[in-house]
Amino acid sequence: MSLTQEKCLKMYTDMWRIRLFEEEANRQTNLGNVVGTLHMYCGEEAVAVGVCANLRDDDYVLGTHRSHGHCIAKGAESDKMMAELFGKATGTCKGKGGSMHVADFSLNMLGANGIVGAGIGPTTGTALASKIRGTDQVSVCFFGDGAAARGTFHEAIAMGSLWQLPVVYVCENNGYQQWVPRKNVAVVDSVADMAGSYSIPGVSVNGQDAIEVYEVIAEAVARARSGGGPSLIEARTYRFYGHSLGDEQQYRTEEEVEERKLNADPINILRDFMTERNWLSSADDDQVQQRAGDEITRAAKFAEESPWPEMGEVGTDVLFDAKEVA
Ligand SMILES: Cc1ncc(C[n+]2csc(CCOP(=O)(O)OP(=O)(O)O)c2C)c(N)n1
Ligand SMILES: [Mg+2]
Repeated sequence: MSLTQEKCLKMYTDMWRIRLFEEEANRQTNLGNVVGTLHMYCGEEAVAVGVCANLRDDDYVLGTHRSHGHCIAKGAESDKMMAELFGKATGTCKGKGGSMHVADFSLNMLGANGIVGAGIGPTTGTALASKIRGTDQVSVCFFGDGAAARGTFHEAIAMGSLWQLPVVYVCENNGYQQWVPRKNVAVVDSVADMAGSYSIPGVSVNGQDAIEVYEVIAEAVARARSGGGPSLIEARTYRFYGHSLGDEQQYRTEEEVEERKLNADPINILRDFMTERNWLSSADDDQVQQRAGDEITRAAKFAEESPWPEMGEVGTDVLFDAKEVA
C-alpha cells in the first residue's frame, strides 16, 4: 500500500487517540475507576499504527499485555475499550476482560493477552486457517522482546515457516522485559537476527518512526498475502512509563527516559515528517488533538455512566460453571 497524506494523517490521528486514551486510563486508575493494573503503551505508538495501517478489516491481529494501542489502531472503539477497563457491561468483552484482555472479534482483533508470548501460537493458527480456507487474509502477532525468549516463539515461527503461512511476526523490542534490561539476559541483540534460524526474512526497524514501520510492514504484508510466507520484524522502541502501575523503575535512570521523550517521541517524528511535506498545518494539528481529546473525554464519560454487568451474566462467555461460584 503506497504512503499517502491521508494514510499519514490517519496514523498521526491514531497515535494521538492512543496517547490520550492511555493518559486518561492512567488518570482513571488513580481515581480508582479502573479494575486491575495497566501496562502503558505510550512511546510505542508508531509500531501499532505503522503495522495496522497496512491491514484490511478482515486481517487478524493478536496482541500482548500492552495492547491498548494495537486495539485502537485495528479499529476498536475507545468508549467500549474504556468501559472494558472499568469492568462495565458495555465493554468490548462485557467487562470481563479488562485492560489485559481487550478483544473485538468483529474487527478480527482476537485479543490482548496476559500471558507473555501466548499470542504467537494462535496467530500461526489463524494464518493456517486462512491458508486452508483459501482466503488471502494476513495474520499479525505483536509480542515483546521478552516473549521472543519463550518456547512458543520458536515453535510457532518454525511451523509458520515450514507451512509458508501468511503471517507477520512483529516483535516490539523496547529493551526491557518487565524490570530486566534485555542486554542482561539476551545473547542475541537483535530479535530480527533470529529469523535466519527459521529461513524467513528478518528486518529490524526504528519503531519510533511510523513511516519506517509502515514501509517495512507493507512489504511483509504483501509477501504474506501473495503466498510468500512469514516475516519477522523487530521494531526497536521505548516505553515512556514503567512496566505497569507501581513500577519504581530502578533499572533505568530518569535521564534516559527524558532523553527518549525528547528525541524519540513517535508523535513528534511523524509530525516533523508531515510538516516538511506540507501535509500537516498547525491548524490541522490542533484539530487532530482537539478531536482526539473530545473523543477520549466522551469515552471516559461513557464508561463512568455505563451499568455494571448483571450477576446473571457471570457465567456467560467464560470457561467455568457459574453454579460453582453461586
Ligand atoms: C508466561 C509468563 N511469564 C511471566 C509473566 C510475567 N510478565 C508479565 S510482562 C513480563 C515481561 C514481558 O516483557 P516483554 O515481552 O519484553 O514485553 P514488554 O512488557 O516489554 O512490552 C513478564 C515477565 C507472564 N505474564 N507470563
Ligand atoms: Mg520488552
